Amino acid sequence: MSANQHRKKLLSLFEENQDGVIYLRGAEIMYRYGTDYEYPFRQESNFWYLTGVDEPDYHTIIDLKSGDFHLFMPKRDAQYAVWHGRIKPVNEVQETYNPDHLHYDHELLTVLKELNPETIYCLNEEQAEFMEDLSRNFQVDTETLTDVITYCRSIKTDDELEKMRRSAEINNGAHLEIMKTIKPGMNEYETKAIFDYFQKKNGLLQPAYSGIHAAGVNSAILHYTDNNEAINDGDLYLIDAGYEFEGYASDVTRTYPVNGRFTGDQAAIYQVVLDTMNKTIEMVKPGVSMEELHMAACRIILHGLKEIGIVKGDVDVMMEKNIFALFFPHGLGHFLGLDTHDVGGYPKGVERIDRPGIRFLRVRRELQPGMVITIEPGIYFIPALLKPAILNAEQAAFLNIDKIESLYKFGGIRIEDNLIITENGYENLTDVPKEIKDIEEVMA
Ligand SMILES: [Mn+2]
Repeated sequence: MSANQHRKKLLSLFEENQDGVIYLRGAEIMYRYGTDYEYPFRQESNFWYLTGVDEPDYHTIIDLKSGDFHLFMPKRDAQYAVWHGRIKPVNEVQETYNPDHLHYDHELLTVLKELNPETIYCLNEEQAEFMEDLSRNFQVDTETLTDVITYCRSIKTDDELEKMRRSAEINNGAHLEIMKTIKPGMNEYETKAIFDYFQKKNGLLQPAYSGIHAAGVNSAILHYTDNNEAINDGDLYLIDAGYEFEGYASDVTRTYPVNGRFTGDQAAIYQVVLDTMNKTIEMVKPGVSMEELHMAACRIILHGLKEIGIVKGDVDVMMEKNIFALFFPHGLGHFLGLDTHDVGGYPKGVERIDRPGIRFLRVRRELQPGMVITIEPGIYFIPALLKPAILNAEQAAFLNIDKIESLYKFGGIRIEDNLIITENGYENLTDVPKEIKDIEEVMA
């Protein structure tokens, strides 16, 4: 049902009776480097969004003039049934996806010739080349469609929000499960296995991204994915992982002590991240821009780090000198949807901000109802960032060097929730303990 709504939304953004068609090619099965090893199938997000089809080797044409939805299914031979199982009959495909016209894929050129559009709108060069190989007689446009679909996908429909709530619900459970079962002496791959098992047991089969299961110093590696080291007593454990429900991602991070009790330093630094989190979430509402939230978070982090004796000096001056980026080097959050780093963060013409930290912010837009975002502040002790800063007199003046050097093996702390922007503010989808006392209680 929802794919039908998505097509309507897309069509409404094109001129009425426009002489053109939209063409999209769905995902194919992918293999590991020319071997028979098959990767789990994941439909291309735009194709899934517009067709609802979650199986390989389909194509679609949406006729802008009539609004008709043409679906092209693969013509499988008997050998396919031997190796891959039952071949879906035509009537079943028709009933499942309800296209206005159902064809086999080898009929693509015939149908295109019949429709004879002035322009074919394609997502990218690769799909445009496929069209051009089919026939040189069509004019292909690769600019418009990406912008239009991206615009549609960045504001979720009610059906999409329902899926995101369902996704969040199961993911919340998986995170709570780890918090309850982690123990010193486990390996990172064991907590990962528990997390994966919980998701799969609940019907979520597809990870939304390569999860981070990081103990000790690994928690300061922003995209750590080895997930294969020992989890030791006294370590922090940072888990940034999520699975998708019918394509819709959850992306949650929690950090807590492996043994269930925060040390003095762990509690102090954690509380700064948590305060940053809670205060920026309070600011979330329509009309606020992600970069405002990001810069507010940087300021709160500096105030907090100053209070606990890690940095020193005037916060305004430290803001000017980008001292926050030494501890918080990534963006505060991003869009979430069919992709974990969902589309639409940078509309055409909007450039990244060339400034430490915020350079990596994935969204530069004002928030609107129906958007879904993450809020994920962090504080990390990354020697690769801190050592050069200590040698740079201009930055070193703001750093309590002895304290910072004593924290080189501390790791990092990130907390991440998923929020729907509503008319008046937000709905927080993430419900996993994050206050210190709540975490310690769950882990006791
Ligand atoms: Mn994230």
